[in-house]
Amino acid sequence: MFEKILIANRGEIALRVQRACRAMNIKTVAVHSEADADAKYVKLADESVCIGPAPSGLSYLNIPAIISAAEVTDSQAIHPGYGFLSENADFAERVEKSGFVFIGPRPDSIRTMGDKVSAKKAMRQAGVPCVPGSEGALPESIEEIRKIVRDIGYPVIIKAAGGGGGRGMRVVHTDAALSNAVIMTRNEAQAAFGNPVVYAEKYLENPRHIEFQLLVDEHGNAVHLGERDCSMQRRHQKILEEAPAPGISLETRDKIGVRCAEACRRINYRGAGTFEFLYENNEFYFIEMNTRLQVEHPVTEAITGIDLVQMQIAIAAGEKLPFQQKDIEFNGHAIECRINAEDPYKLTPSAGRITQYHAPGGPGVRVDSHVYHNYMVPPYYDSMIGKIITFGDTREQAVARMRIALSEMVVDGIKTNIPLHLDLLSDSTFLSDGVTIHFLEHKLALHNKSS
Ligand code: MV4
Repeated sequence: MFEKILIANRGEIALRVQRACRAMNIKTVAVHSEADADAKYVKLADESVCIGPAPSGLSYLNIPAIISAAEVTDSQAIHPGYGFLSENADFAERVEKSGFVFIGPRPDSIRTMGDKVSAKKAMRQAGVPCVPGSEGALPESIEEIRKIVRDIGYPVIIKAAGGGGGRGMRVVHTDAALSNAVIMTRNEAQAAFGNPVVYAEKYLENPRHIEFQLLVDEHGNAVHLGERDCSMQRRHQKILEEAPAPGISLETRDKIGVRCAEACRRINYRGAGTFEFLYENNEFYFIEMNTRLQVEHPVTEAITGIDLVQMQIAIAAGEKLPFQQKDIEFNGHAIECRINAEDPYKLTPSAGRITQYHAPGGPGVRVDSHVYHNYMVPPYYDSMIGKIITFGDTREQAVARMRIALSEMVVDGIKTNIPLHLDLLSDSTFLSDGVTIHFLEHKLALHNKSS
């Protein structure tokens, strides 16, 4: 096992990875920007290195500075967390070429999944159900594109191969709008990702977003840890996630999960990974694979009892998974609320000093946060200041515990989205069933119109 790991991230996830390291008796190195010099995870780490000024381009995305920090501290492995460099294949490659272990998938897996056309091709070949659409990239000729799109049937969505996470896509409803949409999406894709390749899919009008968690070791063992419902989002920012997804049977979960595990074996995947699906009319359609640990991983930990970060580290050290699929049990229900420093309804960021902070607690309540009384929320980074995760025997109990937890929580001096969460937790549509990806946008529009 590793003796020392460098954590190339900040905030709550830096603390989360540290906690896994401490549980495994591994020393930790924190890297931080000048803006994060006083951060809790910097003080709690065994060592720390300042890697640059506040803007993340100069610090948390500064590959040479991070590699140097690993060298001077004699670290053996690097955990990238989520965001920042976590899905950067060139970074993973540089880490390994410099003699360190990248705690994540092989660089070529990251690259394949980063290209959404090659990701979909790999998954279709592996028997994972995909959204109907073009066989790979759209051709040059608009006549040929029109034929392909008419076969799919309107509405279609044109997506950039280099995009993902909601960047670079356009919905098209008619032949008349097609040519323009393809040209615009191509141009934007070239500018944003340096790759003009686009593809087409049937546009699903009102799906849910359900994703599957996978763990794969270097010895060909792959297990799925069930699904999460992440439909509660706005502008591709999730705010509340839960596991299991309401209304998905154990049989359906296992059927899709086993396909994902089989696909991982076929592409020689390694580490933790997430298969994103759209779910509509009782069918699953693969859209993308994420090759990182996700923000919402704690809900899966809660219902399976498996520590995903410790597993990532053990896999990176070459260990075998300590369980098989038949050993995985799903128990109870978990919900995560992301606490953001922002206006609860306008969703504009709200940086500044936290003048009072009280975290909730009690049975079935987990708090993953790096903030504390008098902490200064810097304006440079993501607005998420922590996550509350509640667990219960049933969805109702997890919801009830979340309501109590959020009502106990005090974060003064800045605005947070706690009032929005409390509102969602008493919404009859949310309470009765899973919501679709458009639910929150509609709810916010209604709220902002009436106030
Ligand atoms: C779609 C779709 C409807 N039909 N693909 C957005 C993020 C990216 N991961 C894929 N996205 C979508 N792809 C087809 N064929 C609707 C979305 C989408 C969405 C997906 C998941 C979560 C939130 C979303 C919000 C708007 C659109």
